[in-house]
Amino acid sequence: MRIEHINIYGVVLPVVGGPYRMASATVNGLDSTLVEIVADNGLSGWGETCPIGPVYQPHHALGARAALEEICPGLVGADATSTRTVAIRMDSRLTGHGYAKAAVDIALMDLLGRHLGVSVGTLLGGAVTDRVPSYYSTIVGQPDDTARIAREKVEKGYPRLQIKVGGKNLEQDAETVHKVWEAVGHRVRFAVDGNRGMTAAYALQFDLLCEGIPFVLEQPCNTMEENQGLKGRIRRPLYLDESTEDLNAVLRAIATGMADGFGFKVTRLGGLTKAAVARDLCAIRSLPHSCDDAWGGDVIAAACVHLGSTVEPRRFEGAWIAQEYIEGHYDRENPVLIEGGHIKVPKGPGLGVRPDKASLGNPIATYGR
Ligand code: 0XW
Ligand code: MG
Repeated sequence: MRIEHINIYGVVLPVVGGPYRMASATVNGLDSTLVEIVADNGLSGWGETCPIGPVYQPHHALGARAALEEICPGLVGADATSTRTVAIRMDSRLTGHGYAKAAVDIALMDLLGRHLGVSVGTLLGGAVTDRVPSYYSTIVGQPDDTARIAREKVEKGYPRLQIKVGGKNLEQDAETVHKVWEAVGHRVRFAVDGNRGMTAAYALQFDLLCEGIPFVLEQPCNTMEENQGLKGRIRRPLYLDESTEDLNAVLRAIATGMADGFGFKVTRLGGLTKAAVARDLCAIRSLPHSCDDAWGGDVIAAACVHLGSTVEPRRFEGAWIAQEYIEGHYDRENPVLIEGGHIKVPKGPGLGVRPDKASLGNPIATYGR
């Protein structure tokens, strides 16, 4: 089975219910890129990459498309059953840009699963569950509003929350955490995500003001070094998210013991093949992690859920998908949905979702025949 041609689609995904606010960025709408790889036997597979705006990470929608323009012409004729061969070809045409290469890797996994009649979860080593936990991520907002939303989401069945704080107003951030704790208490596990917005001094004071509340602090500061400097000085687990820019960064964070867990993003790590390596490295050191992506529709959501289904449950921090913030689905027959704070693993071969091509419009680029 060889790659015959590749179609690229651009899809605008408005953020339902107003902007999504984090310490590092505010977004009103996202521009997603879908990759369809068509093989010479007529089968096809889908991938997706959707950076959450241009400043959350060193990724952006047009960057992904430009990278795919460099990469894709060289993939025509490649062995579609080998993500390794294709990864080598991609690296020979463009250095870095793992978040664009990720969409190709995911599409190949989907294609291979369809070819073999097995799910992507099976290709990733085998699912241990058919329903994965998700978590609800609040936006940076007023303490009372955040506490109310937290209570509602726990009542809906979310087993975990991620509370965003702004990193600009210490008292307000601490008040948000205290109000959420009063509202939900031990009924749920929670992380507080600084999204790189805090200085080390701010993080230390924040930690003091929240003493006694058992949350995980996620990516408080910008660099790996600043976060590492908090280790042993704050009295709670420290997770990294944005700092794990690639597998090498994950390896470094694990080897130095600086992270107690991770928020992983499949596209940031370079696709499912590489995200599975990060998963396995975490297993060696008993580290918890999530399986998320920055944003995107059913295709990336299915990829995150399949990967999440293969993680040892006691260390799995959930699969975050953007569904609650998006209207509509690429696949209306088999949408990826959060129900009771959990997500059913899509059934069928490959990713188990198929975008309705009619709703995508014409491809913005085609490589190959
Ligand atoms: C909650 N997320 C997974 C969605 C947005 O991309 C931000 C992100 C995070 O944890 O930072
Ligand atoms: Mg995060």
